[in-house]
Amino acid sequence: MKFVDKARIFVKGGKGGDGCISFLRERFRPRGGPDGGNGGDGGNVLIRADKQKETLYDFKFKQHFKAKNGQPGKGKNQTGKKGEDLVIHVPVGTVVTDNATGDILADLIFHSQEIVVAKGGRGGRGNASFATSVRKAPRIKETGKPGEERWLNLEIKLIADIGIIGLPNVGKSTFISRISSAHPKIGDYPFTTLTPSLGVANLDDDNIFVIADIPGIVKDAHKGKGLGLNFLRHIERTSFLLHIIDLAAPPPRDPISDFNIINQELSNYKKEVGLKPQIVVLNKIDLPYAKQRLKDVKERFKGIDIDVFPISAITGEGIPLLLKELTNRISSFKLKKRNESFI
Ligand SMILES: Nc1nc2c(ncn2[C@@H]2O[C@H](COP(=O)(O)OP(=O)(O)OP(=O)(O)O)[C@@H](O)[C@H]2O)c(=O)[nH]1
Ligand SMILES: [Mg+2]
Repeated sequence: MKFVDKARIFVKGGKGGDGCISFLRERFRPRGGPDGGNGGDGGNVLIRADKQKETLYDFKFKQHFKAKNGQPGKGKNQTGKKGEDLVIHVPVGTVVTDNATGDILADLIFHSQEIVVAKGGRGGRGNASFATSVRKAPRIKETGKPGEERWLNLEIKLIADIGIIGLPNVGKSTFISRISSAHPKIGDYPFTTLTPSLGVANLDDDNIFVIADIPGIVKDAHKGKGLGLNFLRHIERTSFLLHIIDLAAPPPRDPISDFNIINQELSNYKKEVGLKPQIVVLNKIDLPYAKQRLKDVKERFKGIDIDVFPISAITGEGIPLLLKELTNRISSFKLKKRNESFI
């Protein structure tokens, strides 16, 4: 699965209709007053998130989008018809940026969420609007204004449900490749993973979730140590984090201080990321040293009010229980989100 999907499009609002010059002509009233109506406003271009859409692929073939022009005003004070809006449908999760300024215009994260990206031009006034007590028969009108236009960048940021975090070499990539479609490189050295990857875990028809593997984080990553923290933006929108700890790492490493180092870095990156709910996993329990200290480490986590899930990403021990917990959590998050969107 591709991590991001991008497109560049041009949008232009419809031109406003011209105002009209007209005078009332009726039998027996040869010098009727001005009755030229205003032009209709041009249509807007909108971008709307649509859960039926999955990619930005269609924009490879069509990049120009223009809303309809407003109709000109007519006699008898008739305002021209407003130009029809043009709605561009994009997948949920699309971020819209102005190509020239780089400003983020919208982050469309809900179905049906929409934004006007190019306003239609205003219709011009007809001569009826220019009549005053001294100028009873104006022969002037306005032309309709052009619509706004600009180039936009569209980018889908896939929203992973779960983000995996932890120090380098703890087994993050091994875990994601065991439970999902993702197959990142695995190696017995730090910084094997250099770019984030997404995997779809398809447990059964009702339980499908997207999980993100990112490079390991080290102490002082916020100061640029290791690979830094930039890639944390890929897990910012996840519902929760899976925090993997290497239970077999020998001293001076310690599971609780490893845990604290990562949390400190997350908070340094952004307070909200530091506050995201976590599931704590103790990995590599197949190794003798991990086995031997498991009980003690579990107790120490219990002491700070944290339940841990011991697993081996290699042998698969403990993984069924962990997956059960993940699916439960995800469905309660989805339920919560759904309820929120009904409010
Ligand atoms: N014995 C044992 N080894 C494991 C387990 N999980 C991972 N490993 C080993 O640990 C090493 C690191 O695994 P990775 O999955 O690459 O670790 P990572 O956390 O993705 O590392 P970075 O991408 O560098 O941050 C590899 O040699 C794995 O084979 C496990 O449960 N048991
Ligand atoms: Mg890795």
